[in-house]
Amino acid sequence: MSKLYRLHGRAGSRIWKPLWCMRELGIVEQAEISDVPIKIGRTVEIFPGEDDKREYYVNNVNPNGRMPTLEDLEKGLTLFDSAAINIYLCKKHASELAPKDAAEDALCTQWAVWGAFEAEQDIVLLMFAQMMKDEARKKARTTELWDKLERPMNALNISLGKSGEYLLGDRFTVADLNAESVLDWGLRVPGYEDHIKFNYPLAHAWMTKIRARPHHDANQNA
Ligand SMILES: N[C@@H](CCC(=O)N[C@@H](CS)C(=O)NCC(=O)O)C(=O)O
Repeated sequence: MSKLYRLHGRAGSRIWKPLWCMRELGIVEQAEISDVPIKIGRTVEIFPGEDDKREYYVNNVNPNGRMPTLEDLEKGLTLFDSAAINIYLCKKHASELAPKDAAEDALCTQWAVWGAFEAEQDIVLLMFAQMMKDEARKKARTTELWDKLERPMNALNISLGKSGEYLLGDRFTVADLNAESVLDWGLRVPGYEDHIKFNYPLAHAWMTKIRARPHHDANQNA
């Protein structure tokens, strides 16, 4: 059977986010995976040692040279950015996870942007900081990053205090999926969940509930 989608990326990368979304929508079988090798060292390189493939990928698949990228083979659409991919899939499949009107649509965009610009980078840096060998420097860097994360984490906690169970109210949507997947980067950081639980209890309760969803893979194994 020919597939509807081609999803470019590698296990362990942000491909995990659209795959989670596809499982929620029951369409994961409709996607073929196109592997994107990645080497992470002092610099990050996709298709290491395969210049022709990297050039092809940048010119024809994802001009940012990043993953994931979704190709909708039916519509001839090529789309980058995990959060945008997820919003598109939920809308296209008229899922309960999709926004139901313009206001919900705006909130889904808001939380996708919150994830990408306000929260994700410092959470990823928090994860990388744990690899520092010097304990004192590691501790200082961790504290600095938690301080920077106070603003977006407060925003999440305050918003949940108003919206209720989920970011758009009483149903789980792509706004929750995109926002929560950003928080998952930090799960391997010692004390991460306790810090969130103590300082941002509503965010912690929300996160715990979402992580218990059957289609959420806590190990981000794609
Ligand atoms: N905002 C983008 C970020 C994508 C991204 O940075 N992906 C990483 C892998 S998880 C990547 O492709 N890195 C390659 C590089 O930095 O050259 C998204 O969520 O899709």
